[in-house]
Amino acid sequence: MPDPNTRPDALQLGAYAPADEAALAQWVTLHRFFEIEDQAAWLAANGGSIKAIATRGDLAVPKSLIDQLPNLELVAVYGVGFDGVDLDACKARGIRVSNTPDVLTDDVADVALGMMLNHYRGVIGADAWVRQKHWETEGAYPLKRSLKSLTAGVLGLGRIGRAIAHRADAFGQKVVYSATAEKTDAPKHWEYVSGVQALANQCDVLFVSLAATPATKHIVNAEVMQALGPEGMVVNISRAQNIDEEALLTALEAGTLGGAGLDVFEGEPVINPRFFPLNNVVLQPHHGSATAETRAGMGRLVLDNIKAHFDGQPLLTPVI
Ligand code: 8YV
Repeated sequence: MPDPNTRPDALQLGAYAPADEAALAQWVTLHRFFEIEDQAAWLAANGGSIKAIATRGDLAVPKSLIDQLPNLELVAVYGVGFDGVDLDACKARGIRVSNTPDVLTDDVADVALGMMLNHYRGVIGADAWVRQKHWETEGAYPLKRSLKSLTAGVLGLGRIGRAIAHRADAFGQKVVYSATAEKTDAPKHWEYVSGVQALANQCDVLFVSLAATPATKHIVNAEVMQALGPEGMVVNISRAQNIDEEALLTALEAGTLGGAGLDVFEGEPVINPRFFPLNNVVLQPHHGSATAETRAGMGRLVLDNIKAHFDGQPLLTPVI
């Protein structure tokens, strides 16, 4: 463990699970930037001492911040998504970037399937049916849909997309997917479809598991939702920007799209209040990876990447 006087200074952009933060604090001097009131003054006085940024997948690391850290060497992301990090600005300065892939894959996929299961079997609605005594007074809950009758469409067959597809497969669903190209190592009975519109034409549940890039902004648009139709559903465990949220709200309100399961929102955690009265959408607080086991794995990877970097070793899970 490094001497407290010589360990590197790290700028922490958001809270981590307490145990992860405590472990990290033994190896770097953590500055909780998100709690500093006058951040501009703090950066002007201390920016030169910062060697690493410890951030999260849901937070931004813009060029404007990187520019104020002349000795920055590493950006360690507590999350698999690194769309918040200005990679061009990092590349230009030789700053390295790490993320936390694999450890969170299964948990994120589980939340995606949980939202689908809820929508088509009415878990939340059926619970209310019992509590509000409609069962007693009105009888049986309305019939729902058999999961195995539905086709799962997976948009983006990366690690998380594959884990979703395997789960859908295990539920007896037909699996179709779209990606930049057909995946030769995917199970042969998963059907490749070129393009999101064609995928939506062929599936009932569209799982969005794409890394967010400028090219994927609003890739799930009004036409895609129209193709999914009143019995269809969109599940998003990736990034809000992959869906046209205004179009989604309009389709859900009109019932032209049957439902949605969302773990991510524009402007989260402050979300569009139009979502609240809708009972055809299940809302989750960006917690796909939020289990004790996975967050511990993510914390360990952030720490191991930071240790590797300052020991002069290659990063364990490099982005660049
Ligand atoms: C986390 C994420 O919620 O992995 C990602 O990209 O967005 C999530 O796993 C986040 O990074 C932790 O706050």
